[in-house]
Amino acid sequence: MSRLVYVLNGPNLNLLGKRQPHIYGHETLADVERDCRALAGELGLTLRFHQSNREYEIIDWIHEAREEAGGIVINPAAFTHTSVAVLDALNTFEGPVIECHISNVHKREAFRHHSYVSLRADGVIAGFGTQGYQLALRRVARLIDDKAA
Ligand code: CA2
Repeated sequence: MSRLVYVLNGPNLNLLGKRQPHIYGHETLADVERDCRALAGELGLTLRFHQSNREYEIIDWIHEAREEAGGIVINPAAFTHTSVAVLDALNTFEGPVIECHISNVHKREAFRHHSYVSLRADGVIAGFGTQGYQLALRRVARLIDDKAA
């Protein structure tokens, strides 16, 4: 199984570390990418790390992942709560999918308590701050290893 993992980030996450640090912390998305790449090296994974404010780009990357990736870590941001299209795309992907949220969405507004993506995700991480990405990557690596065994 491929050890290529897509790490996908949805709308407004380009502002990470620049606004609302009380909710999302001080790390920027570039910091998250740097830490993910360092961990991926340790885990023997190759990463494609992307962020977009456009739903179709997230969907196109999921389609790309179908062709060549072993797993997906996705923080769909607000698309989590709205996008049947992102769910449909993820349902076409055969490898492990981990949904990752920086904040604890269950402690926030009721509209954040429902996730379309959770209907497909093999695991969900919420409220671990940006460390959640590291945990998600470790889990994807384990699931890829288990499938290969
Ligand atoms: O907690 C998360 O990771 C979220 O996916 C973040 C989304 C939110 O809509 C989800 O309910 C939970 C929002 C991403 C916006 O990111 C920002 C980061 C810094 C400043 C402003 C927005």
